[in-house]
Amino acid sequence: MSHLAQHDSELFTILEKEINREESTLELIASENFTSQAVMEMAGGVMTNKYAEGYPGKRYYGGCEFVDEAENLARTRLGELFNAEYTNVQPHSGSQANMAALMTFLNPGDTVLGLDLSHGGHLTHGSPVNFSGQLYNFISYHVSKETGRVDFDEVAQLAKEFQPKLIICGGSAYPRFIEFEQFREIADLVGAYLMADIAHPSGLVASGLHPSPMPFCDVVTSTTHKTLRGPRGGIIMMGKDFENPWGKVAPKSGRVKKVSELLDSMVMPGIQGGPLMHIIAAKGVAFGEALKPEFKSYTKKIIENAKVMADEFLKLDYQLVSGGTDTHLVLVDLSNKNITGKLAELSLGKAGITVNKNMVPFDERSPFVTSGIRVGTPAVTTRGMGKLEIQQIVKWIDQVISDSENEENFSRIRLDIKTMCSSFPIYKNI
Ligand code: DSN
Repeated sequence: MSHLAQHDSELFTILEKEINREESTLELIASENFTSQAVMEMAGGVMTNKYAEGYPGKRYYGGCEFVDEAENLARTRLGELFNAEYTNVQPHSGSQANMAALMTFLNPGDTVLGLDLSHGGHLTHGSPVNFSGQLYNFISYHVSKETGRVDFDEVAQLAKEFQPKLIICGGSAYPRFIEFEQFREIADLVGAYLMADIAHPSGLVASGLHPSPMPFCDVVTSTTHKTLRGPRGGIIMMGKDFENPWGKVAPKSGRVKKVSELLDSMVMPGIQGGPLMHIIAAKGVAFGEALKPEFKSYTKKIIENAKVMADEFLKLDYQLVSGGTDTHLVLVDLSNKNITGKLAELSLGKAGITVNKNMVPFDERSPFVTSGIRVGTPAVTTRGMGKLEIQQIVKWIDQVISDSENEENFSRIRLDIKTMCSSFPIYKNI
């Protein structure tokens, strides 16, 4: 019997229910994945006990020799994975990685361009309800109505008009490759810094299946738990470190020479305290996995599955933002299907298919209702599903959406899904 079961039956029961939910339903949330058991072992291990404020070799606490080894190895592996000269593995999340990068490169009130949240951007790219929109003067760019891809004429025009200090590219619901090179050209026109948030496609970037931001961007942030398949967390990288051009001082150590030093000190002590050493070590395990050839085969399958999914939706007369996908996600516009994103999410959930409602570009509905759903293939690919299963999944989605009040149908599909899932177990011995 497990320690948790003996010690706390209430939470053990809740954990069992979550394990059962993950094993017996289809996870199509594009930002979720299932880590390996090795990653979970490290994330659930004794390093959770250690305080280690500071950086390897320069901590505020004793007893850090082994967590130092873990953090150094995670940094080295991450640098190798993305060809980055500078890496920081301490951000607790993608939002904190973005906060540290923005606070390093900008002063409050500075002008920034970011992709509108409802066009596929992210909260930390200037949403008025987020610190980013409150601290900085964010101007949103958009995707084009015709193509669903970033409207570079608009980006160039906004850059010339507003002279931003920084441009952010990337987002959380953009199904196409992020166009780093085109953004760089515009950033250079106006002397802006370029930041990429590759949280969504980072696993594809690591495998070389998505272009790399490193040659084009001054700073790159990501999470570690989406296509990268690690534990929940954030990272910051620079392809090349460079001289501190702003005369900025680090929060603790004073005047510094390099932007890397500013980034390090902005993460800690600037915005975070004690690092989560168990998670940093687990990130190291995940980076080690991503460096293996099997990871490239896995990410290739994620994209193949997403393309099959897009094709199946198109055959059933669904509208897809940008007409398809280059990546792991498909953004389905339900406007012609007489159902909101909210109801689709709810009904699909009842049938055992987990998705999230999502605004589509030019959506007239609120973020709580929306006209779309975002679906992704990382998690189902991790459990070994391929073309046949994806084709069946789209059929089920269509049956639910076409008859969104038929509870009997949901129950039947839920059982069929449970049967299919039992042939693709996620974890053994859990
Ligand atoms: N919430 C994440 C996503 O689902 O894409 C982004 O932070």
